Amino acid sequence: MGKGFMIVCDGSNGAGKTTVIKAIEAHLNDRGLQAVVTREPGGTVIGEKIRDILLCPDTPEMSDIAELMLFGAARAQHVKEKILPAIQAGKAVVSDRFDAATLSFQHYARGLDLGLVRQINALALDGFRPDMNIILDLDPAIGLERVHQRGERLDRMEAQKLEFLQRARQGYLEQARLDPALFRVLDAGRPLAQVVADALGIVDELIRRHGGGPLDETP
Ligand code: T5A
Repeated sequence: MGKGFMIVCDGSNGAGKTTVIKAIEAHLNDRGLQAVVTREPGGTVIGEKIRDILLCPDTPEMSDIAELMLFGAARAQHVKEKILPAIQAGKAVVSDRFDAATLSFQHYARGLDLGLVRQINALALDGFRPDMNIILDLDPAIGLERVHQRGERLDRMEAQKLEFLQRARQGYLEQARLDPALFRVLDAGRPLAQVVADALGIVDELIRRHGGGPLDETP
């Protein structure tokens, strides 16, 4: 059994990550790969409890450092308990958000020191890196409108000022510019079918790179 790999779907709020991840999961299964779909914050019992604390809209008083450390704590548990064992077992992990989100939201948007945010990420990752970040890029105003249409109350992060979410968006674009091998940016303002088709193309590329699944047999 080969070593597994990890794809992260990340980006602007309401950009369509959940929807695209469902299509990626089905595609991986069609290719004969076992997919483990997970999310951040969350993905484990402990991580989901931390998610509730982080996203609760009734506690706007949370300090920036408490927020950073809680995202880090959820990730540390996620990597150790779920991601590394799945990768060791040859599975394809697909995560709704991961470490790039902490850089975008806690550094670029919140303004926390870059070195500090990197340090918390490094502690949580313990040397691990995902194989690919698919960034769904969308004006957050449009993303929030999509969330409104679902009739849901905004969570603590979505309730931040629009400028905050705009800075987070720019943070993803900047990370992608600095590391084009690890990031692909998709325009999520297009019809969903086009976004999904592009995302699946990136997944196929990754499968080939990892020499896994029936795609091995294609010339
Ligand atoms: N966060 C997270 C940090 O600050 N630091 C961190 O380290 C981490 C890990 C997590 C929040 O925490 C922050 C970032 C976030 O603010 P979340 O649940 O991951 O919360 O984030 P959201 O982006 O708010 O999640 P959503 O579920 O609201 O958005 P999705 O998953 O991107 O969007 P989705 O698929 O649910 O789609 C939204 C709606 O749009 C429609 C869908 O049908 C759906 O109704 N849609 C489209 N409509 C038109 N055209 C398209 N192309 C469409 N794609 C989807």
